[in-house]
Amino acid sequence: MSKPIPLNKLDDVEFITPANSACQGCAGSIVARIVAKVIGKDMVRQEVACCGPAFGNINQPAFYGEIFEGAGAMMTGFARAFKRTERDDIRVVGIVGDGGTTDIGFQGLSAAAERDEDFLWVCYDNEAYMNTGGQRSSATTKYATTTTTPLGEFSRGKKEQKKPLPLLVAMHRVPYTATASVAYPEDFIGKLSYAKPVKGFRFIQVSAPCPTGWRFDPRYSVKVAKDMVLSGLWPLYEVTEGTLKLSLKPKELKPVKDVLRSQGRFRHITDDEVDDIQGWVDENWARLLEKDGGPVF
Ligand SMILES: Cc1ncc(C[n+]2csc(CCOP(=O)(O)OP(=O)(O)O)c2C)c(N)n1
Ligand code: SF4
Repeated sequence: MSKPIPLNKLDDVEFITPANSACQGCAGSIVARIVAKVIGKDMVRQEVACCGPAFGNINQPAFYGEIFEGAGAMMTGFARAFKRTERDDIRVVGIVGDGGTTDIGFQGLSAAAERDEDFLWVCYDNEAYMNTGGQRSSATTKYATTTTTPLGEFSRGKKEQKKPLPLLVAMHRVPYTATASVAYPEDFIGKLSYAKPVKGFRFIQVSAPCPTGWRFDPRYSVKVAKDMVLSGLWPLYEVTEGTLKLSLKPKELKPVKDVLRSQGRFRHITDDEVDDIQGWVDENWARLLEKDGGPVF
C-alpha cells in the first residue's frame, strides 16, 4: 500500500519544461509534471495522439509518440528490450488520455495487463477526446454534453454511465491499480512512488479536469477536482495484489448537485437527472466501503 508523500519531499529538479501549449488551467499538464518529477531521470515516456504532447517537453532519456491503439504494444516492446539489455532500471511510463486508454487503446492495455508486462500506465482522465474537439469517451460522465452528445431535442447529453476502468484493470490481477486526483498531489505522489519500483503491470487513473471541455473558469481546476473526490464522483483508492483500500473516506459525501452544476457541461441537467447520478455515486460508494480492506473480487 502507498503512503502520501508531501510535495516538499520531491527534488527541485523539473523534467517538464515550464512553458507548454496546454490551455490555461489544464490539470492534465499537472499530471505530466508530477509523473515526470516522481519517476525521475530514468524514464521513457510514451504518448499517443492526445493533448499530452502539449503538456511540455521533457529532459528525460526518451519521449515517444505512438499510434493511438498501439500504446500497450509499444510499451511492451520497450520494457522487454530494456530487460533483455539489462537496463530494467529504466522505467517505462505511458501518459495517456482517457480516450486512448478506455476506448481506442483498451485492447492493448488489457492484453499487456493480462501478460503482466513491466510498465506503468498513467491515464489522465479529462473525460473526453479533447485533442480533436471534445467528443465523448467511455470515461465521460452520464449527461455531460460533448460535441458528439450535444443538448438537443433528442439528446440530454451522454446516455451511459462512466466506464469503471480502474476496477476492470484490477480484475486482470495486476500488481497495482489506483485512482488519483490532481487535487490530492501528496496521495498521487505516494502512489507513483509506491508503483515505481514494482515489477509488472501498474495502472493509475488520475482525475484531470479540463476547463475547455467541462466549461468552467480555468482558475478552479483544482477545486473542481477536489469536489469530484469529496462528492464520491471520483473516489480515491488503490488495489494492491488484489486488496482494495480507500485512500480517503470523507465522513459524509458532498451532494453531487452543486459539483455537477459548477461545470458548464452539466448546466442543463434536471433534478431527476441529478438524482440518477447521485444514486449511481451512492451505490458505487457503498460497494467500495464494503470492499475496503478486503479482496476486490
Ligand atoms: C485510431 C485513431 N482514431 C482516432 C484518432 C484521432 N484522434 C487524435 S487525438 C484524439 C483524441 C484523444 O483523446 P484522449 O485520448 O482522451 O486524449 P485527450 O485528447 O483528451 O488528451 C483522436 C480521437 C487517431 N489519431 N487514431
Ligand atoms: S483541452 Fe483540456 S486536456 Fe487538452 S490541453 Fe486544454 S485543458 Fe488540457
